Amino acid sequence: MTRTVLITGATSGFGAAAVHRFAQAGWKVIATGRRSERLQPLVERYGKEVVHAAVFDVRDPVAMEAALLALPPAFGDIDLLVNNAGLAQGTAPAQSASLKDWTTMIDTNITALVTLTHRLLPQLVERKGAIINISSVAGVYPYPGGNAYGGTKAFVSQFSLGLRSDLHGTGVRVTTIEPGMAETEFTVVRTHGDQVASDKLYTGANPMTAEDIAEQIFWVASLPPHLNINRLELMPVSQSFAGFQVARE
Ligand code: NDP
Ligand code: 8X3
Repeated sequence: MTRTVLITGATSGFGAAAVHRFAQAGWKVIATGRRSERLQPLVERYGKEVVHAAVFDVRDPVAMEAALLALPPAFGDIDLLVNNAGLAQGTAPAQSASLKDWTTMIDTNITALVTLTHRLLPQLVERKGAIINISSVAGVYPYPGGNAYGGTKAFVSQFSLGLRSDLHGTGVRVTTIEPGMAETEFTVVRTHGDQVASDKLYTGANPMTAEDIAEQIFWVASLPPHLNINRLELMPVSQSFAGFQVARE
């Protein structure tokens, strides 16, 4: 039977690559994001019966609800929720960071994610479905300038484990994917539009690609129903860890 996945943040990066991966594998895909001009080509490429574009800002619960109520009947039975929409804003240390950047990250990476998850949980339970949440290594390992972004992703990882616990016995699977450096629009967004800074970060680093992450999302979703990957952390070979720092007088 054809399964249906709802992927947030499908206009770019991991989400867009995941739309291609799932659509090509025969899933029906609900692709969401604010930039409708990015979603329309996906609908045109795979057809209206395969990809449905749902245009809304995940921070707007009224728009989210309207988009869900407007789903065509053929896309109404969601088997998999991929909570991927998210962003970092800024790299400044906490003491000089923008509070607006922080609240944007919290609203998008946390509040919107729990709102959509809460809304879809009853039908995911009914269908013995699955949830894949996109967290980050930034939620596991602190780094300078990671402050609120890392905090939001730590929430995503821990919330996912909590969901696993609450959903015990329901058959619903929950996975957190925690990627390291991958080249997408992430750094352009984080720097408020600095393409040069983004190119500088990724040049020579051989970062992961959006397709690398989409492949992991698809792999997790395709495992036999008795298997649950709790968390999946991955990095490019070029990225690893640094030690503690000590401030001396
Ligand atoms: P991109 O910037 O390429 O994609 C982000 C996606 O999120 C876009 O489709 C964007 O859609 C969507 N989005 C952001 N804000 C909103 C909003 N308010 N409403 C609806 N959609 C929104 O980045 P990535 O693909 O790299 O990021 C995807 C996820 O992966 C994020 O959660 C990110 O934190 C995480 N991640 C990224 C890593 C990386 O190195 N790239 C590593 C680890 C985790 P639109 O703007 O059209 O609304
Ligand atoms: C994004 C990965 O390492 O830039 O979540 O924080 S990192």
